[in-house]
Amino acid sequence: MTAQYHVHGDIAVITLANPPVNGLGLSTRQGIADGLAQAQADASVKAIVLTGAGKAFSGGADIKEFGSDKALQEPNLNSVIAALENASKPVVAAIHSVAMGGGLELALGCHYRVVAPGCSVALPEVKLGILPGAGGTQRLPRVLGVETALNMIVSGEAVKSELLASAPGQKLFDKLAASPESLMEEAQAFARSVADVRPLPLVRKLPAKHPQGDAYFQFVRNMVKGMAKNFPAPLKCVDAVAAATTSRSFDEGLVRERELFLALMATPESRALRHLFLAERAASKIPDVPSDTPQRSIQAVAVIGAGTMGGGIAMNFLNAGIPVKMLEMKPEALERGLATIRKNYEAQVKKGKLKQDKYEQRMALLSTTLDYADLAQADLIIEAVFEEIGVKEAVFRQLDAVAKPGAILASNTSTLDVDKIASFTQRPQDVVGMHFFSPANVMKLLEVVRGAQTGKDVLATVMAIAKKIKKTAVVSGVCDGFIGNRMIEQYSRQAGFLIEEGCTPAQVDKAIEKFGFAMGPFRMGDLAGNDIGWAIRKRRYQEKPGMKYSKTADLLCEMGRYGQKTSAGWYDYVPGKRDALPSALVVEMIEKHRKDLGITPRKISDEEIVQRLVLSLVNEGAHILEEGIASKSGDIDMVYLTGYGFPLHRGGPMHYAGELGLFNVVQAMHRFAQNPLDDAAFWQPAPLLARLAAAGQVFN
Ligand code: 3H9
Repeated sequence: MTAQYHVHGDIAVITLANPPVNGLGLSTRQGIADGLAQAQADASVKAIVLTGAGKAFSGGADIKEFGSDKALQEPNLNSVIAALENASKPVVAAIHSVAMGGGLELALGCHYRVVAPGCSVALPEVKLGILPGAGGTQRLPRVLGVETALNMIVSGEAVKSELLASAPGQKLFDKLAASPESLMEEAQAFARSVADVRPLPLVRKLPAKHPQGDAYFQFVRNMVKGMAKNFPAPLKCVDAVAAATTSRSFDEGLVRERELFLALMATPESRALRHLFLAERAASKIPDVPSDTPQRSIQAVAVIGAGTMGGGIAMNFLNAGIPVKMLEMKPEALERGLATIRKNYEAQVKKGKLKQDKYEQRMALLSTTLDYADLAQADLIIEAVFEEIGVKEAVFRQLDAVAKPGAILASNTSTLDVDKIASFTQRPQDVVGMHFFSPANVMKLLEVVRGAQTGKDVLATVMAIAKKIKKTAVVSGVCDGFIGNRMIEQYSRQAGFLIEEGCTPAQVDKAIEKFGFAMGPFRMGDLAGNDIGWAIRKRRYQEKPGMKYSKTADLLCEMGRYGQKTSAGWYDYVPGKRDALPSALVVEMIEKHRKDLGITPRKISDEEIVQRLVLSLVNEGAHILEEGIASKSGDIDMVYLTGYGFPLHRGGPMHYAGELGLFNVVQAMHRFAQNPLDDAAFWQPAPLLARLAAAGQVFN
C-alpha cells in the first residue's frame, strides 16, 4: 500500500507514501480511501490530517499510469476527492514541498489546508497538453479569484506557498505554518481546533465570479490563442475556467471540465508532451550504470580553446558557480575569448536578465592561462579546439602529461572518434565526449559520448554535472556524427534530392516549417555556414564513394555562397540582416544542374517533402537504436527536440513515427525507394523498424 494510516490521540494521519513524489496512482488512491473510511469508523478520531511523505505532498496524478486501465480504475481521483468532501469529520491537508496537479486538487477537496513555506504550488497539467481533470479548474478560481487561478492554470507555472498565502482575500490556505519542520504539529493542532466545527467548509460552495466575465474571457482567449500556437490545451484551460463562472451548478462545471480533460488526453499533442516528460527524465538513466554509481568530485573545470564554442562551454560552468580556467595558445586569442564572454554577459545585464553583481561574481570565477601545467588542479577538462584529429592528438597527449590522476578528460568533438582520442592517453577510462551545441551557453542539448573504455563513474559524473549546468544530457555510443549529426546527414541528403527533383529551397523550408520545425534545412544551412557541410561531404566522397548525393550544395559553395556570413547562400541576404530573400541566381544554378542531369522537374507536394525529410531521420534513428548507439528511442527524440528544432508537439522523430504507425512508415519508405532519383538502398527499412512494424509495435 502506498499510503499509511496512523492515529495520534484523536487525530488520524493519512500519509501518501509513493516515492519519488507521491504520484496518485491506483494503490495510493485506494490507500487514501481506506484511511478515510477507517478514520470515520473510529469513534476516538475527531479529525483527519492528510499529508505526503518524503519530498512532496504530491506531484499529482501518476503520469506513468496515464493511458493504462489503472488510471481509470476506481477509486479514481474524482471519487477520492468526493470522499474527502463528504467525510463526516474535518480533513486538513498538511502541504509541503510540492503540491501539483492532482495533488493540489486533492488538497482543494479537503475541508482545510495548512501549508509550509517554500512549497511549490501549481496546476501544471497544461505542460502535459491536458488540463486539471479533478476539479482544479473549478475549485482554484473559487479560492484565488478567477484571474490568478486562470494565470496559474494556463501557464502551469509554480507559485510559492507564502506568496499565495499572503494574497488579499485568498481562501486557498487556512494557515501558513512557521516552517516545514513544524508543519505536522501545527496541522494537527489546527485539526483539533476545528474538530467540532459544522457544517464542514467546502470549496465547491464558494462563488466563482468575474465582474466583466464575457469581456475578460474574450480578451484572454485572443491572447492565449496567439501564444498557444500548436497546442490546443491552453485555450481549453480558458474554456474550463470560464465554465466555472457560467455553469448553473458546481457539478455542471465539473462535467464540462471532464469532457475537456478527456478530449485533450486523446490528442497527439498531449501524447507528445507526456512522452517528452518521461523521455527527458529517462535520458539521464544509463541501463548499465546504476544510480548509486560513485561519482567523482568536480570543483574546478578547465576549457581548452577560447573560441565561440570554448567560451560558451565555460559560461555554463560559471553560471552554475563552478570556477573555470580557460587555456589558449596565444594571449590575443585569450583576450578575444574573454571579450566575447563579457559581451554575452553584458547583453544579459542590459536586457535585465542578469544582475550586475551576479555578472561580476561569474567573471571572478574565470581565470586564463597559456600553460598546460596550470591545468593540473582541474577535475574536468573539456577540449574545444579545431576539429582535426592531429590537433586533438596534441592536446590529449599534453593533458595526459599534466592532468591529475582521476581528472575527467572530455572532448567536444562533433565528428571524430572518441576511442581514437582516448588512445592518445594512458587513461582511456577517464576520456569521454561532451558534445555541446552552438551557442553552447544557450542550447539545452549535450551529447555525452561513451567510448569503449569510458569508466562508469566518469559517465555518472558527467550526467550529474550536466544536470547541474541545466543541460539535457543524452548518451551516445561512438559512431560518425553520433546520434544527432548522423541522422541530420540523411535529412540533408533528402533535402538535396528534393531540390534536384523539382522543389525550390523556399518550398522545402516552408513545408517543414509548417510541420513545426524551427527552421528548414536551407535556412539552417545558411545560418550555420554551407561550407561546413561541404567539408564533411568532401570527406564522405572519399570514405563512401558509393553514397548518392545531390551536387547542388557543392555548386552553391563553389559560387562562394556560404550563407549569412557571405550575405549569400541558398537565399540572398542584405548585409547585417537575417531575412532570407529568394535568389534568382540560385534558381538558375538549380535549373542548369537539373538540365545537365536530364531531370524534368516535377511538382512535389508538401506532404511528400515532410515525409521524406522526417522519415529519413526515423530510418537512420532505427539503425542507431539497433546498433546500440542510443539505448532507447526516447533518447533520440530528446536529441532532436532539444538540439535540432524538431517540433515539440510532435514528440520527436521516433515518437512521431509511432503516431503515424510503423506499418505506414514502412509502406512510405517502400514508395520512396521506387523513385529513381532518390536513394533506394537508404530507403530499405532498418531491420528493427521492419520487425516492429510487422509485429504492430512502436519503438521503445
Ligand atoms: C494530473 O495531475 C492530472 C489531474 O489533474 C487529473 C487526473 C484525473 N507522476 O522532475 P524530477 C517522477 S497530471 C509520476 O526529476 P524534481 C519523475 O518521473 C500531473 N511520476 O524531480 C521522476 O521519476 P524517475 C500533474 C512523477 O525534484 C521523479 O519523479 N503534475 C510525477 O526536479 C523525479 O522527477 C505534474 O505535471 C508524476 N506526477 O521535480 C508534475 N512527477 O526518478 C510534474 C514526477 O523515475 N512533475 N515524477 O525518473 C514535476 O514538475 C517535477 O517532477 C516535480 C519534482 C516538481 C514534482
